[in-house]
Amino acid sequence: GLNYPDRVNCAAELLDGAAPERPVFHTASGPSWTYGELRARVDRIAHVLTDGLGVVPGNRVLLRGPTTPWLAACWLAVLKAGAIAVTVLAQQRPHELRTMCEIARVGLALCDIRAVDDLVKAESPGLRITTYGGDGPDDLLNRPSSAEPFRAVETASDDIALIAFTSGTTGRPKGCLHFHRDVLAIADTFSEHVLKPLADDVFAGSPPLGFTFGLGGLVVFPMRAGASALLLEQAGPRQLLPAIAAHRVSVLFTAPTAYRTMLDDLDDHDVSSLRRCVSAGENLPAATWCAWHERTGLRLINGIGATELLHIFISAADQRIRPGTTGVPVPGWHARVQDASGAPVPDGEPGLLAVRGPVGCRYLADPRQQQYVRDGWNVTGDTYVREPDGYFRYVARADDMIVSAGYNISGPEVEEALLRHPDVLEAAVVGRPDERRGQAVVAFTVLRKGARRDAETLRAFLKEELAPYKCPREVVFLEALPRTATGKLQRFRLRVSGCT
Ligand code: 3SK
Repeated sequence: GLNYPDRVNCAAELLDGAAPERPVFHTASGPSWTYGELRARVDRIAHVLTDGLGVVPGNRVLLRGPTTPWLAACWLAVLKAGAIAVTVLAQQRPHELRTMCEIARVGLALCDIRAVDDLVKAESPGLRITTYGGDGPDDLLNRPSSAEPFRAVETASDDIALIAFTSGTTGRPKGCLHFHRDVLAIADTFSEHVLKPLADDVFAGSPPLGFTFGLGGLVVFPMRAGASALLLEQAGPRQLLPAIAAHRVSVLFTAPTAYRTMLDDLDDHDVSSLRRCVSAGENLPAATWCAWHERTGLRLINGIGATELLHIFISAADQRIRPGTTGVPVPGWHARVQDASGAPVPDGEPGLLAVRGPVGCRYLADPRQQQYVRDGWNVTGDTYVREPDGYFRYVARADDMIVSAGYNISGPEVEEALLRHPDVLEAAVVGRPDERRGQAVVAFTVLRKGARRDAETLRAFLKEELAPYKCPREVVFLEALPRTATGKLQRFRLRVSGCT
């Protein structure tokens, strides 16, 4: 089991994980930071927070900016000072920021000077904004500060360390509270047992630090292992490929769509430094797994995680990876499939995924807590099948099941079939209200560069792949699919308007 002392400050633990001269962060252009430099900068910021800005333990501090070492340093300083980091995404708009500040009762924001305009426009009552990366004397990094080491606040292991907002494909955002020990627990479960990182590993990936997928993969996991991370402000597939080669990236975190996009340009780049590739954020089709394996020899690590549970809780390592499944509960976690009343359903049958482990869901003052946590199990909203040998196979988000002419159809199953066609880069399949069938299956696709828009050919292809009742009545071509700021598909937007 995971036994943390009663008093633990996760930021201090992470900062003390390696010798001062070891590298911790790299960037696309500037010099790398060492653990010693990071510690000194974090301490400087922590002094400014407490002495200059009056932050006391328990205060909520919003952090906003592109993925940079300075954003990571601010996050560590807030936690080291015993305050609570409220992580948001750089893409979030003023009205969303205002809602989040209100829900989390944020008093202070540390904001990259380049991202400050929308935060100012949010006009959140009582919010003080301090920028970093600017020239002014009030800029966080230009304020007078002590050069002395900062003594970490001795937080309790179950003091709140961060509030992370669910990307939520719909509805008012929910703030999830996570403890200091939770931050360590995600490293000591998924990272320790599945990634098995080495001190010489270089981590990189596309998820931003405001998304716990990125916070874990780019800050918590590398630092817990005394390793380093490449922090990229632009981290789309086209930036990732050259960066992997230039920085000898060995551990990569991104989403299935990015793996598919990278396949197109793989021949022009050296990815021989990669030894672990993690795919999460949405379902990883077996076809994507196989194509990546064929071209790189690497076995993609699939995983399901949630902001509510901080990081990945079902996955598999090395030879235990089985394409087309998510894997097995990560050591320390338990998972089962149950029905709407909470009773377990037999293996091989679909039902609601329920998990429990070292991290739990705690929404900040939100009645939706009762739906998510039932009898001590976290019910994630995904439909899954547990195979008789204990592997968990994704079926759909529970609300993405399509019921057409009495048949239950999994949208993602039809998407997987579409993605097996070489012209298809992305697919989203939804049920649209239909008088005769209740719902009609409609497929939205984004084609690869240069492919011809030919709905009939795609429908003919699907007829060979799927039972006729699952085949879309209509195929619609789009330039891009609607996604949240964390990259999650917004199927509801397709259901409603049929466009992006
Ligand atoms: O929401 C997700 O998909 C996710 C995936 C991996 C790790 C963390 C999260 C929140």
